[in-house]
Order: sequence, then structure tokens, then C-alpha cells
Amino acid sequence: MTQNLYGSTSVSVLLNNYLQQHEQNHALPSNLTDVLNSISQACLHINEAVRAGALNNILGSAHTGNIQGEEQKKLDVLANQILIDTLSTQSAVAGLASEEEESFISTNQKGQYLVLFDPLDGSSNIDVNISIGTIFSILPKPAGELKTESFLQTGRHQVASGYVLYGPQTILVLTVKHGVAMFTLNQHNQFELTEENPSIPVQTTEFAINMSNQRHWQAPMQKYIAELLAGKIGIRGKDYNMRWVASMVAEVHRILIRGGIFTYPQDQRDPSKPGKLRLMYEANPMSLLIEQAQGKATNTQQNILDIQPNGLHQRVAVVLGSKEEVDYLTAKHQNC
Ligand code: P6P
Repeated sequence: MTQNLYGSTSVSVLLNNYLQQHEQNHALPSNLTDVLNSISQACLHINEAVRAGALNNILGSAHTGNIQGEEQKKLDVLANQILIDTLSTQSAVAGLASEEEESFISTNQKGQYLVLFDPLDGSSNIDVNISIGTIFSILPKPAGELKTESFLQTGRHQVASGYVLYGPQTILVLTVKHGVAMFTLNQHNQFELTEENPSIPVQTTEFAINMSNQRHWQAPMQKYIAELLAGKIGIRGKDYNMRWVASMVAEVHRILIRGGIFTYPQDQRDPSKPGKLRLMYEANPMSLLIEQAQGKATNTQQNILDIQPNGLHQRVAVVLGSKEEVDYLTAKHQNC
């Protein structure tokens, strides 16, 4: 068998091969590879727990709440602890922030990176066997003492981001800001490269939104969705299809593969909240992946990656996916 780009004599390229090759090709620091390998190891453990489900009595509520005021599922708590335990032993990691933790966790003083994560996104789907996922974001640790402000960097400062989708396949998707790579878990429990540099189609006829909130949306969003629902006879002149999985990881994965637009807008249910999704460990990591795949992500006013954070658990309106559709919807909000 001829050697392929990654020095492997078989056609399979495993995660560590890929990361080491990227480390050389793009002069990435080796300890970033170490952090990504640690995250993938933690997600292998989470994957085992997810797939055991009821057999391990791991479904259902933990009867506890988190900083978001949300009821935690047993798997939320377990996934969070697995990530904390694994990353706390990774010397390159200085600190952690999690959707499930009120404040940050200091780990290794000499670490160069901060890791932020939603340990199990899509929790409402856990007990009904619908795809869920782990989302992660990696930031450089600023010089000096670790404090909350150390984490409050714009999404453009991320050095890597990604997710693991626990679906019909277990798929790791990541970027180190040189394109996007997708790895499928093989029968040897190894992540194997199966897709490189997906490019999101500029146009789309598929949208994802929770329609039950329609009466709460601001006028530009109501007008936009009404245009899509009008189909061919409307001003957009084409029929649209709709999807809503209630797992952002699944929606983003679909968009990376075949395009589309996903939005969770601000609504009037709680005008004090700019949106439901969290900037630091949902919107930012996903927006970096989308941009690396030629898509776009805004909060209807500006590019999500340019938002200056003011809190670890800050919420944000999200519009992401096929560039032309995101630009059209964003312009609607700016011309109102
Ligand atoms: P709703 C999951 O809880 C999540 O944070 C995202 O993964 C998902 O897109 C959204 O919330 C679903 O929200 O209001 O439809 O349940």
C-alpha cells in the first residue's frame, strides 16, 4: 500500500496521526495536540455511558439544578465530571469552564490553555434516544493569575473547537483553524478520519428553528420565517424544508454536511435574555467550525466571533449556516 499524506500505510488515518501531521504542517504547539487527545479520551468514556443508557441506570433526572436554572440529567452530571477529571490531569490545561459549573475551575498553574465545554448538549433528548453531543472550545490562557476575565475572550481567540455527536455513529468534528476534520469512531474504539474540509453550500432551502416560539419572536424574525413558509409563491421564490432536533450539535452537523440555516433568536419570553444559547461554550465553538467550513454565524447584529463576552454563561441569539441565507436574515434585522 502506498504511504498516504499522514504516513499511514493503510487508508485509515487516526486522530493522533492527523493532529501530529497538522502540528508539523501548521507549526501547532504539541501541547494543543495533547489537549485535543485528552478531550477525545473523555468523550470516549461519555460515549460508553450514553450508549449503555438504561442498562447502567444512567437515564433520567439527577434531581439537581445548574447555574442555568435547568434540571440536570444524570448523564449531564456524569459527562461533566468525566471532562473535569480527565482535563484536570492534562498539564497543558490551566483552567476549565462548564455549562454545569457556576464558576471556572483552576487546574494546572503552568497550563497554556483554557477549555470550555457543554458536557452534554441536547439533554432533553437523552431519555428518548435522540442524538446529543459534547461541545468544546479551547482558548489560550492569558499571562498572570487565572480569573474569570481570563476566559472572557472573543471567539476569534479560540485556538481550536469542536464537538462529539453521539448519534447513529459517534463522530468527532474539530478545527485547529486550518479547515474542519471529521472522525468516525471505528470498531476498535478509535476516531478515524472520514471527512476533511466540508464546505457549506452558500444557498439553502432548509431551516431549523423552534416554531412553537413564533409568537414571541421579534418582527424581523417573524417576517423572515413567514417568507420561508410562503415557499415558491412567496418573495423567496422557492419551497423550504424544516428540521428541529433540539440538539444544536445535530443541527450544526447536518449543516456542515448539507447546508442549511439554524437560528435560536432572542424572544419576548424573557426580554432580559438576548437568547437561549450560551456564547462561550455553544455559540463560539460552533461559529468557528461554521466559518472554517465557509459558512457564517451572527447574533443578527454582528459576527458571533467578534462579540466581547461579559460573563461565562452569557447568552446570545444565534443565526448560523449557509452564508447567503445568514446574510439575508441578518440584513433583515439591521434594516428594521
Ligand atoms: P428548545 C439544548 O438544550 C439546546 O441548548 C440546544 O442544543 C438546542 O438547539 C436548544 O437548546 C433547544 O431548545 O427550546 O427547542 O428545547
